[in-house]
Parts: sequence; structure tokens; C-alpha cells
Amino acid sequence: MHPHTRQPALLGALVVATLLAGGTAATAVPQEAPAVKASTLGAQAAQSGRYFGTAVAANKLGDSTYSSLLNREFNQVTAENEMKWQTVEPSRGSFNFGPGDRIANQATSHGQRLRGHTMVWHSQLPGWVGSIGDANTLRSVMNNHIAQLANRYKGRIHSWDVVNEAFADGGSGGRRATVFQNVLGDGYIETAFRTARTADPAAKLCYNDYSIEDWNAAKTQGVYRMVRDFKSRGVPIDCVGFQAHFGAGGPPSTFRTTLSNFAALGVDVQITELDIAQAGTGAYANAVRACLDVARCNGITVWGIRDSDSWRSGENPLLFDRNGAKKPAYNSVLTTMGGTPALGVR
Ligand code: 9MR
Repeated sequence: MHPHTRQPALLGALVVATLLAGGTAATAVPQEAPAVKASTLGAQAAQSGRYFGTAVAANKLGDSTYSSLLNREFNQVTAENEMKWQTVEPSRGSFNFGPGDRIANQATSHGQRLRGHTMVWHSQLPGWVGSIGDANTLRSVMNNHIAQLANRYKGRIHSWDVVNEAFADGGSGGRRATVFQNVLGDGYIETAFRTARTADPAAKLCYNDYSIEDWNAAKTQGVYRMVRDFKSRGVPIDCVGFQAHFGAGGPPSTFRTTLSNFAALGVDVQITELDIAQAGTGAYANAVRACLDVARCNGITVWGIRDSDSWRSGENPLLFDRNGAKKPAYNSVLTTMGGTPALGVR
């Protein structure tokens, strides 16, 4: 069910309860604006207090089709590659924030919420990090990298993907064998989150991964156990990102259950990198609905704007075609959120 369709019932119940209690409905019912049917993704998501965002590539910001879609439709951005370790600290202690700054400036100047992606990840990691074998050295390198990123973008980042893709694929439910895991052991994720919290206490700190959408998957359960453990011990974690790179069938039927079970641990959840092979309208609607059905699912990010911008462009998985025209999946997403497609806008 969509949140908007729930509201009248909730409102009605409040009115009845208030009248029964002898009060007046006017004092008890929150004065909400009537649901406006917006005609862009970001504006419609905002109607339920959510954002709708996209991955952005700095080198495409000069493409006017790209940037006009970006600024018309989306109110959140994630740097597709520009804040990754390889770009930010290609050699030890030498920091390059130029590309990341271009994404941050785009977000700031257009009022778009910014997700930092990502502080600690085994991929797009420069070779000099991968070859560190001493735990004290690697710990201080990791903590310094986190602190430098956090300080650079303090006040501009809403949420950070502090650790990305740290769990193994397959049936083990255990950790992925990365340099961080191999050299620092299980505690490195906790260390990373504590360092990030100290460096930027205002940012929301997220764990982000793929193939954790199916509640029955061992990987999902492994991440769930970690988040439950963190919450029980006061390790600072605020959110979990579900990348949601789906095949043509869209999300697994348990996706909503997964989102709501994580949310029940006391974290926000987001869909962070959504794309679906062939972009079927039903598959996209199911992914969006899973989020709308969970109060603490407060945002959806697609992983690129046009099919030609996608890392899996051969599968045409996004909401706009190569010319920047809306695909049927776009209208499906917008109407699933309760919006109305604009007439005459391609
Ligand atoms: O979309 C990104 C692509 O341009 C890069 O070449 C690739 C390198 O690994 O990373 C892609 O983004 C990934 C994201 O950072 C983390 N989750 C998986 C995404 C798709 O591979």
C-alpha cells in the first residue's frame, strides 16, 4: 500500500479518536498540506518526506541534456566514482579532492542532498593500500583517509557510505577477504564507523552493500547480524544502503521484509544504486513500493540517469533512454509514488 492511500484512514481514525475523547478534531489533527501530485521524481518523493536521487559523474556535468535532467528530476546525488579511494588518495598522504568537489558543488548549488560514496572499499583501491601488511600502518592509513574525507565535506554530506561491500557473496554469510579484513580482522568496520563519527558527528553513517535485498540470503543475514550487534553495543551506525542492482525480474519478493527488519533495528534504510535489467515497469514499481511501504526507508537513488550513463548500459536498466527521453519505467516510478507525469515533457 502507498503511504498516501494510508493517510485518509489514519486521519479518519484520529478524528474519531479525538471526537470520542471530547476534543475537537482541529486541535489534534496535524495540519498537513493536501497531497500534491508532483510531476518530477524528486518533488514527488518529497511529498512523503523522501528523496529521489541519482549517481552523478563529474565529467558529464557539462552535457546539457544530462544536467538539465539531473536538476529537473533529482534532489539527491551520489558521486559515481569521484570520492573513491583511488581518486581521492592515489598515493599515501597525497589527496585529490578536485573531482569530488565538482560533485559536492553541483549538489550544494542545486539544493540536492549529497551521499558520500565511499570511505572504505576493497575495489577502486590503489595498489599501495592493498600491499600494506602491517596492522598498525593499515589502521592509521584507513583512519586518516576517513578523517580527511569527512573533514573535506563536513556540513555538505548528508550520509556517508562508511564501509562498502564488506560481506562475501555466496552462502557463508561471512566477511569478504579484503586487505582490511585480512590485516585488521573483524574489528575494522567498527573502527571505521567510530572514526567517521568522531570526524563528522553530524553526518549519517551507513553500511552499503549489494545482494542483501533477499531476506533469505546468507549475505543479508550476515549484514543483519553485524548491524544488530553494532546497535546493541552502541557502535555508531545510522543507516544501511541496499544497492538494488537487479535482474529483469526486479526485487526479490522479500525485499520489503528485509527493509523493515533492518529498520526495526533502529537504522534508516535506503535504496542506493537502483538499476534493473531492461527496466520493466512492474519491476521498478515493486522496488519503489518496497521502500514506500517502510517508514524508515527515506530515499531512493538510481545508479545513473540515461541508459548510456549506466555501468551496465547493454541492459538498458535506467529511467531515461540514450536521448534523455522518459522511458515507461519513469512513469511507473513516478505514478507508484503518487505523482502525475507532466504532459508534453519528454
Ligand atoms: O558505476 C561505477 C563504475 O563507473 C565504475 O567503473 C565501477 C568500478 O568498480 O563502480 C561503479 O559503481 C559501483 C559502486 O561504486 C558500488 N556498487 C557497485 C557499483 C557498480 O559496479
